[in-house]
Amino acid sequence: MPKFTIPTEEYMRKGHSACPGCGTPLALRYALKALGPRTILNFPAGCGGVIQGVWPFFALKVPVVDNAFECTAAVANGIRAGFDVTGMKDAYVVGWSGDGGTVDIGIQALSATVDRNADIIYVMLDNEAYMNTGIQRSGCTPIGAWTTTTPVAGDKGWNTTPKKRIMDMMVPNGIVYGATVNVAYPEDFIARFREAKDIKGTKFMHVLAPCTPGWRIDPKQSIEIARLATQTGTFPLYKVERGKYSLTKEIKKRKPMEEYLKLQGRFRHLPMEALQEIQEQVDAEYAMLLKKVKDTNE
Ligand SMILES: Cc1ncc(C[n+]2csc(CCOP(=O)(O)OP(=O)(O)O)c2C)c(N)n1
Ligand code: SF4
Ligand SMILES: [Mg+2]
Repeated sequence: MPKFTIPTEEYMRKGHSACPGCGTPLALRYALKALGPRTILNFPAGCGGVIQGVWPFFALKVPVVDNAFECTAAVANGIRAGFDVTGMKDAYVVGWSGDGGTVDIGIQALSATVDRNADIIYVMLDNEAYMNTGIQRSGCTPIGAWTTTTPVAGDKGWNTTPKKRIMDMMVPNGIVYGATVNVAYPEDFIARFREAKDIKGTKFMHVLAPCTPGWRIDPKQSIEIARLATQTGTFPLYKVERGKYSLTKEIKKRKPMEEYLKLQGRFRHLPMEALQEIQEQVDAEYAMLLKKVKDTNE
């Protein structure tokens, strides 16, 4: 029998206000299971910051600081500095932002925090658009997706700009540890956060979490769809430790992208040629990742 490695302790109570099938509460649960009660989270505006409950209810069992949209990393850095001055060495500081709050508006504060190698974990909760304000395109929206700011009736009909390669910005910037994790793989998710918490310096966690209204998906399929993101190779699971890449989930035979795309209303409009183009792009990106694994392990 495989060993059950998911801690039974819960630091997120029932009663959060996320939509059914949302990946974000799962991500919070798994991260806190790995990090434990001596954790403080700081959030900018976004779904992660508002789903904890509507006052006077609060679903998290750890303290939270709310910050302005663009300064999540800077605020986490400041909390860490305050803890260090007061001698509180045993607490984990986690800046937790959405994809829009990271790759677009918060990138400057994040980059400076990595420069300073502040001892924090930075989490980018990637649901591939600005979801809390109604599904606007972000720098993480994939090619082909519909959003309310890339209407299907527009020029091309869908988002045409490639998803920003945030890990490729963070690694040369100098993070000591980076990992991609997916809410469909809880054991891997928890293992990566456990690794991150024992490393000093700035750690960057790229979390994939589905958004049911934003991806136009059936809530009961959200985990299956998140799993397909990894099984098709569009969201591979890997880690980077001091510049060295390794796959944390080997996919022997990747599934075709069509299996992932066809379950999501945000891709429903795509013609066959566009599906083929997307497949080719995913193949090329995956090959680049394998090359990085090979090159950095020689
Ligand atoms: C400076 C500033 N600009 C815009 C907003 C409005 N706003 C609040 S939440 C949000 C979307 C957040 O998107 P993302 O960071 O991807 O998180 P998600 O809600 O998708 O989890 C926006 C645009 C704001 N609060 N502050
Ligand atoms: S809008 Fe999307 S990200 Fe926000 S709570 Fe609902 S499912 Fe989750
Ligand atoms: Mg988002």
